Amino acid sequence: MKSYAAVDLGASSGRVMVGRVGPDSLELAEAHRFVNRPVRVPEGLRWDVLSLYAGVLDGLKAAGQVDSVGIDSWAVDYGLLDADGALLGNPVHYRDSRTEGVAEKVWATVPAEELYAATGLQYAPFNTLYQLVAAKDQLPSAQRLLLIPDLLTYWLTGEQGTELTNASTTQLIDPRTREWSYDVASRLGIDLGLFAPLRQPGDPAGVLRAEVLEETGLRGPVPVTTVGSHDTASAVAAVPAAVGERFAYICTGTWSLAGLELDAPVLTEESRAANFTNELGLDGTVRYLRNIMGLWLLQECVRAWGEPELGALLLDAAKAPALRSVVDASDPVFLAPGRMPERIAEACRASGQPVPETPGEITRCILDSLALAHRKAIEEAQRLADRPVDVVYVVGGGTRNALLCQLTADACGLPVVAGPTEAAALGNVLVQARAHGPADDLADGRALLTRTQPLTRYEPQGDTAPWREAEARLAAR
Ligand code: ADP
Ligand code: LRH
Repeated sequence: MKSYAAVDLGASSGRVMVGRVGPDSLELAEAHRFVNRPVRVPEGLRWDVLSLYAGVLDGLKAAGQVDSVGIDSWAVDYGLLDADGALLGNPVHYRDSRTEGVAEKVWATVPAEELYAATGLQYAPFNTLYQLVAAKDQLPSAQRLLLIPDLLTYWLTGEQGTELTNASTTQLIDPRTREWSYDVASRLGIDLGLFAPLRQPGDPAGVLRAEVLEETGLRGPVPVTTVGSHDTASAVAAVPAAVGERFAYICTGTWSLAGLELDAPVLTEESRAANFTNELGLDGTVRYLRNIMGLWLLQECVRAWGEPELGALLLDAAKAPALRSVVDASDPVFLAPGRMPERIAEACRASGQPVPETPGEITRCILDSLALAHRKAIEEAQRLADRPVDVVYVVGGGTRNALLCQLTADACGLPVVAGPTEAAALGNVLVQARAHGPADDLADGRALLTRTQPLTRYEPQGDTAPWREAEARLAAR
């Protein structure tokens, strides 16, 4: 039996989980969880990265002696370091407004079609590429750029690298070669020398520094292992699908990431127009998916309502009329924080639908809208990749929301298998276990999850006609 600490930083909370892995067993326990609260300062929205690092250290202390540590987090964001390796300012949050209007400038140099053909990445204003163009004035003083999990790994070990799955979210990687896209970078004047050398999941990433050992009370040497450091890559690695199964997945948390696991990218113009992304997964896979605003919509409403209890809210939502009003849950208008109940009401009003009034009605509108967006993404992914599916796996925090899982099954007209909830941490643990134990492939890890993790099956109820009607309502806007 070996123990692995999985540090998993989501946009809403960070956690340090301990996975104990035996020949036919996998137990996951939470050592420490801490809130991830972005901070708005006069210059914009920032991550409180020192507080996150402190949470990681507290978590490692609570985890106790482990055989290895791995870190994953949300994508695209980064810290800049000076020549001495010191952090230059707080990392900017991907919901910050500095990238507004930047994409159009980039496309004047590299047209959007060419950018997609070269990188396979969806358009999102926060792709690292656009952030770097927005930050051009700050770059001259920077010697190094580390993506968030790579930055924390550097602080833990003193060693620098750029993990591949997360690097694929920068829009500077060619998904066919799985190497940097030198052509895109040079045309946009981005110095790829800012990035540390690429690392693959499974590669060693150093050992905990003496100071870290002292602070956490761990006995060295404790290796840090590169995992799929993009949280969505780790979560997809923990989708408990069987070999040969025709499946789609939805990683539900702050975001919903809905799509397919492929062995090659889809770089067609139709795919670009539908805004599907080709991010890199473990073992040569491609995560072909769409970003949907996810439970962020609900998180922001709950914040606006003064943090009422989620259970009661979901009970009210279950009683509220179904599909009365829906919004486009893929629409970037919902990206920025603030005024979420009002913005949802405005979207309903603008599309000529009844305006949900109570928290229960607004919550129902959000969950119906998410299920509808899940349906659309999974339908379009199947068509664009020519890969029909028979089942949808739902992983992440949203698996705790039974109403959302059932609505997703109903909307898709497909069975949903929900679980594991802590998929990113489990994918993180599986990669560490493989690096430090027998070399299993992705399928063996998934089979272990099926045998050891609680999963809930939701059968689709009713036919999909009301969902198609709601879809048409939105399309007619
Ligand atoms: P992230 O990793 O992006 O921070 P998570 O995967 O932790 O997100 O998911 C967080 C979401 O899970 C919350 O926004 C909330 O909607 C949902 N969630 C958490 N606990 C519960 C619960 N007890 N019941 C229903 N939903 C829950
Ligand atoms: C989910 C996630 C997602 C990215 C977004 C920025 O946590 O990593 O895959 O698109 O954050």
